[in-house]
Amino acid sequence: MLEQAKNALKHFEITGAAGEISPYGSGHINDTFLVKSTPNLILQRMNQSIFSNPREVMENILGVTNFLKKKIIHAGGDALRETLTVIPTLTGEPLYQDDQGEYWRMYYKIEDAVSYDRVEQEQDFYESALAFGNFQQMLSDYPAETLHETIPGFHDTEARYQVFLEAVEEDVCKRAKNVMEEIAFYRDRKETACVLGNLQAEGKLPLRVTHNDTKLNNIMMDKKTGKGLCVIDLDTVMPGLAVNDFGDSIRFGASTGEEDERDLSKVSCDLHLFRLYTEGFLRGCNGSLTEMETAMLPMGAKVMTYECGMRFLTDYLKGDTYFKIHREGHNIDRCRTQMKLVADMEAKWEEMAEIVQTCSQESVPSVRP
Ligand code: ADP
Ligand code: GN1
Ligand code: MG
Repeated sequence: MLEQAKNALKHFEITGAAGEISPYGSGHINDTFLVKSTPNLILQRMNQSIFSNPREVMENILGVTNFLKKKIIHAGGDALRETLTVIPTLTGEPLYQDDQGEYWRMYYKIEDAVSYDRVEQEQDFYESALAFGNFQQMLSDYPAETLHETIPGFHDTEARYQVFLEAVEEDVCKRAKNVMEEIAFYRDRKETACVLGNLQAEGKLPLRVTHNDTKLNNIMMDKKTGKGLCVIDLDTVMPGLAVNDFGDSIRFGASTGEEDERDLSKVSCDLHLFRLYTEGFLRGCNGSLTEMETAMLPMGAKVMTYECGMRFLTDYLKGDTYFKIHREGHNIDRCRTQMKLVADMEAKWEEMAEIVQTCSQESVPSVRP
């Protein structure tokens, strides 16, 4: 793979000499490399089995980043740090296809910034919420109809439930017997898969341009200011639900344990972090959420956690073909943390609703100066 990456590198229009190249980051989907250069670069092999049309992914990313750059410049910001910059190939393309058919793309590395795999300082979580809310707000006038659906039905939880049932039925790896409790957990909560889709179908939740993968490690935090600097991993920017963007951040960042923690006694939904994120997200959205969206924020958290755990379980049943795994049973460990979180959210449901209500009253635009 490193050799392939070195070869791909030669096809991009870079200014400085390229030095050392090494695997980078902890994403579950693409293969990411850091290329030492001036400036430093991020080279990624796109996951083609997941993104079946990489050109459409790059069209979306170019559209969104160019749109954001204009707004950032207008606001007096630094367009090279506050959004991704796609570096073209020598032939002016946004991606390079190698002779094995693999697609590669390149960005400037966002410098003096860090992405976290867990909340280390609670203020960082608040700042990430502000930035993700603001990201959505900045894209509120983006022409949504020009965006390609890079993964059809990405957060169609009901459709994902059907795929899960098929995976149980087919049981290609004969693993279902190991995870009967987990399978029952998702079956018992089938109604959770339908709630948000139904509200959307009834016109009660609007489609917006959303990020759809708002994990804490998909945002670069400025090392000096501590602010959320740049939202990255734009592969799944598509029309979606605001509550899902909120919910995916809670799923990952408000957990007291890591996504793949094996000691489940360490895993719970931290309501203090939940409150902080809610405050930041509502502020970042700047009054743009409807009453229904605000009321459904806890549901977004539960549904995203339910969906993600079910996806990990489905992948385990199918033989670990989607998410990168680093040990045997990795996907099932991940699934179990998500189940623990869903159960914990169910136990804390009223408190979560109360927190959202209090935060939304505090951030009503009319009380702002
Ligand atoms: P994946 O889809 O596999 O999650 P990401 O695009 O999120 O891929 O990249 C993986 C990790 O690489 C990120 O979590 C981040 O730490 C790092 N990364 C990606 N792009 C950049 C960038 N432009 N500057 C700095 N770090 C980056
Ligand atoms: C993947 O790409 P990454 O690692 O940021 C996945 C998300 C999951 C997440 C679980 C395109 O995110 O949907 O919530 O793993 N991205 C894709 O950690 O499937
Ligand atoms: Mg990522």
